[in-house]
Amino acid sequence: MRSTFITGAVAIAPATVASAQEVTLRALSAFAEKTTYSRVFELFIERVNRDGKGVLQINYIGGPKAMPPFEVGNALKSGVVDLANSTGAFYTNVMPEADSWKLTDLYAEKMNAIFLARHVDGNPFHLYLNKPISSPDLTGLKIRITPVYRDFFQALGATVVQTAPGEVYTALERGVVDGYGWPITGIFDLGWHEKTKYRVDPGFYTAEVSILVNKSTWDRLTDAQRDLLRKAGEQAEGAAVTIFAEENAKDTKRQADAGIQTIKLEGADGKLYHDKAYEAGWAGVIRQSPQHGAKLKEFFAKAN
Ligand code: 173
Repeated sequence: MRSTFITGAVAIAPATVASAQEVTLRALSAFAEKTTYSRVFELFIERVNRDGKGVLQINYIGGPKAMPPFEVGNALKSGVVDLANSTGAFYTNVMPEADSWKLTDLYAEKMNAIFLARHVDGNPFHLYLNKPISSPDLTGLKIRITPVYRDFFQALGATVVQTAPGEVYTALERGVVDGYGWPITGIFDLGWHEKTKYRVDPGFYTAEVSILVNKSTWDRLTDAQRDLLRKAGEQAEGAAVTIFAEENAKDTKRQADAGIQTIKLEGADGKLYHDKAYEAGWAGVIRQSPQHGAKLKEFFAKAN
C-alpha cells in the first residue's frame, strides 16, 4: 500500500481501487476552490457523485490550500491523486509541451495521464497593469507570469516573476510586480481588481483548463466507471465555449464597472502585440520541446 502523503495542511489517504465495486478517487484542483477555473470541475464532481453511486465516487481534496498548483502535475503522475483539474502552464515541469496543449498521446507517454476533458475554451489571456503603457513595450516593468506568458512578455522587454495565482494579490500590494498575466475572467475571485488599474487589449491565446486522470488509475477502472467519467467530462467540455462566452462578457463589464481602464493597442501596435505573442510563444514551445515543438506548430498555428 502506498503511504499517506502529507502536503500543506491536508493528509491525502490512498485511493481504494477495487474493480467491480464502488471506487473512490482522490481529486485536486490547481485553482482555488469555488473560483472561475474550479467551478466546472466541482460541478463535474457533483455530477459523478450523483450519478455514480455504487460505481465510482470522487473525494475532492480541494485547491491550492491542499497542494501548491505547480506540484499538482507530479502528484497526478505518481498517483498521489487520481484526478486533477489543472492547466498546462502549471505542469510544464512534468511535460514541457503541455504549454501548447492537446497532445493526448503525449499525456500518456510523459505524464502517465489521460486527458479527460477541457472545460475552458474561447477564453483569452490579457496583460493587467498598474502603470500605463502607450505602446507594446514593457521595458522596465515587472510582470507576474506563468509559462503561458513568459516568452511573450520577455520579448516585449518585461522582467518576469513566476508565481502561483495565490501569490498575485500580495505581489501587487507590495509592489513586487507592476502587473500580471491572467485570462479575461476570474480577477475578482481573489480580489485582484482592488490592485489593478489597467487591462491591455487585445487578449491573446486562449486559456485551457482541463481534467486529467492518472493513467494507472484509469487502467484499473471498469468500463462502467470509465464511462461515467467520460460522460461527465463530455458534458463539461461541451459546455465550455458557451459558458466562457457568457463569463467573458460578464467580467469585461465588471472590470469596467470596477474602474479598470482599458489600454487598447490598435493599428500597427495592436498587430505587433498580437504577432509577438504568437511568434515568441511558438519559439518558446520549440525551444522547450525540440522533439515535438515544430510539429505542434504545424498542427496548431493555422488557427492563429
Ligand atoms: O496565469 C496563470 O496562472 C495561468 O497560467 C492560467 C492558465 C489558465 C487559466 C487561468 C490561469
